[in-house]
Amino acid sequence: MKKRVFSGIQPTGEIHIGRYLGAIRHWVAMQDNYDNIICVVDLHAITVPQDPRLLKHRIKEFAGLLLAVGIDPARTILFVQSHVHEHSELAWILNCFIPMGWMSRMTQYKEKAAKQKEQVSVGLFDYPSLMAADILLYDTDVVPVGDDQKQHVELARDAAQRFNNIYGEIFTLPEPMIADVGARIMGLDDPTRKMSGSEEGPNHAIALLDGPDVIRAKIMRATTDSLKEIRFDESRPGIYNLLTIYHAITGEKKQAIEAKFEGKGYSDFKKALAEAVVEGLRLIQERYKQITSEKGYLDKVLAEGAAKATPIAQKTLARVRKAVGLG
Ligand code: AQP
Repeated sequence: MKKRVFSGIQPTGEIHIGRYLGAIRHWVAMQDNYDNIICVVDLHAITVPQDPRLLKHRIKEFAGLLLAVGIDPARTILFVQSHVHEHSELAWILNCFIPMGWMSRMTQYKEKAAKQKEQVSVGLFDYPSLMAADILLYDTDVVPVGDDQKQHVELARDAAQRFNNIYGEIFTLPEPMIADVGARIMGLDDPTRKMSGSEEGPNHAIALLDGPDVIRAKIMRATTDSLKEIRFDESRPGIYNLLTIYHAITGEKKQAIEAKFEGKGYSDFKKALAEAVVEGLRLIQERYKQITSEKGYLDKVLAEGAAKATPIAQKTLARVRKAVGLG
């Protein structure tokens, strides 16, 4: 029996290279050795205000990009979260078991709530409970995520354990899996902040669909420091982040990269990085065009995905409902 992997992506902002290098490319690589489920988590997206038309567009765009990077519907169940109603029902049940104190400690909530002040929704606070439901519905063993989502996966595990302690072995306990390289890609304009889909700055992130000239311009403008040496030195976040992107996208070893750019300036390095990113994204962009030009293909893949996900989710939810004494 292969281990089950579940992961999700929120269809907000663009799919940037942080999401790609930190998480998505690992989902592609894991398809051979794991039983994979990937979800476009649209219910998570509405925890902050969304333009309905843009959200609808993004859901399709994200699904198309996941296929373009190499998610294979023959080996991975790919679906949209709101197409499988069991996610919301289990999230509600978990709400009744997860202590407020656990949720209040979530750093992502604190950061996002600080930006929104009184406008912050109950849904944003509850985001980790819905994420726990996503994971636990599928008897997930492993959740490959970027560094920023580790705390949420740990909460899902704690919630499962608490529930199991009361009702017996209902849930499989999931483990987060964090990549060695690219687990936290930082913003190009501010390398002390995580590259994020909801940041607005024009030079903050590189989107998977950015054209070559846009990529070159963003990288050439990326914040560095006034030093010269091109080394993996964490105390210099700007150049460290750019080197990490180079390392992740080319697969070259750190030492080899440092040797290659010894004696060269930041401008030479940035030009080489820009070309590596342009080349790394070229195929993805070509495939994306192909996938979206095939009328009805994406809808078909997502409908088949939901049809495969639903019975798995129903089985778990039935177990939970019975344990709790519902209905
Ligand atoms: N900067 C990043 N570096 C490495 N990994 C990252 N991930 C996101 N940003 C980075 C990982 O990508 C997966 C999908 O992310 P998500 O869509 O679920 O949401 P997120 O983590 O909230 O991403 P954003 O870009 O920060 O979106 P906003 O700002 O809109 O919430 C996850 O595994 C994530 O860890």
